[in-house]
Amino acid sequence: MSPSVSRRKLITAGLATAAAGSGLAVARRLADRYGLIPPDDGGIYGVGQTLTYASQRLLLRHQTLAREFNPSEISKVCPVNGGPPDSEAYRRLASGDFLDWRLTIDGLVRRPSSFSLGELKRFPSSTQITHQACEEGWSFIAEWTGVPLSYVLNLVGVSARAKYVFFFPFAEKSFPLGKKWGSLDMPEAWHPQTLLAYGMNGQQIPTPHGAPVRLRVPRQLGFKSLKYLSRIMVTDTAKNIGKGWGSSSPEHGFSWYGGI
Ligand SMILES: Nc1nc2c(c(=O)[nH]1)N[C@H]1C(S)=C(S)[C@@H](COP(=O)(O)O)O[C@H]1N2
Ligand SMILES: [Mo]
Repeated sequence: MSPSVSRRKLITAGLATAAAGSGLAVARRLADRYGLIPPDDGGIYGVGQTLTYASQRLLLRHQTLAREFNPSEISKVCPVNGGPPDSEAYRRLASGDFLDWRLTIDGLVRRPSSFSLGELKRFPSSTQITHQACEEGWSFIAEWTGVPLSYVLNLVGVSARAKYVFFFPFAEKSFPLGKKWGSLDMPEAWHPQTLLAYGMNGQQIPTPHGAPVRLRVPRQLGFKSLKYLSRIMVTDTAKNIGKGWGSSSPEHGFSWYGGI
């Protein structure tokens, strides 16, 4: 057993014992010591959600892969949750086939950049047939093509201080950060199956499914796979962004972390 494995077992056992024996507050303090408090800690999901996140991150540190399926298993029907942004800018770009669209990447990076759809498509691509499950109780299997987020993060040069990668869709009148926005921690952001997807089932992503580019995070519930992306920002804290809970979902009753 490598030292890191035994250390990890010890910490995880510690979390469990602390939770069972001397109260959740102790387990929470232990999670805190390892930097594993999610940004929505203390919200409606309480300490249970913090422990789920901390335990999964400690146990599954070596990047388990989401299951991939065969082409014959692709769903005939792919439901939609959340229509396109209600903004003039989005409509204009869509009517021009997104030729003028650019994805901005800034924050804690050495080379703040913006990429056109054509540029993203020229980067090494990755295709996956994965299951997308909505917390509302439906799911589908589809093929997604895009550039691994990790490729783009390497290109812009992420700071060692980075803790989260935030994703914002197009701003709307009542939603300056976009209607649904959110973030991933660094293990999920660097994960090889986390994609900036521009293709779905062999075509450009259809508008209702997130054109021109959406996030695909196959190890978490559907609400983490944000659509209609406009900006990516690398940060060392979730504070000062919206209510500081890491995403808009805790404001609507969903946890920040959506691991399956
Ligand atoms: N920008 C944006 N992204 C979003 C949503 C949304 O409403 N707006 N809905 C989320 C939810 S709850 C789910 S389940 C998936 C649904 O993706 P689909 O419409 O391609 O099925 O997108 C997620 N990404
Ligand atoms: Mo969802």
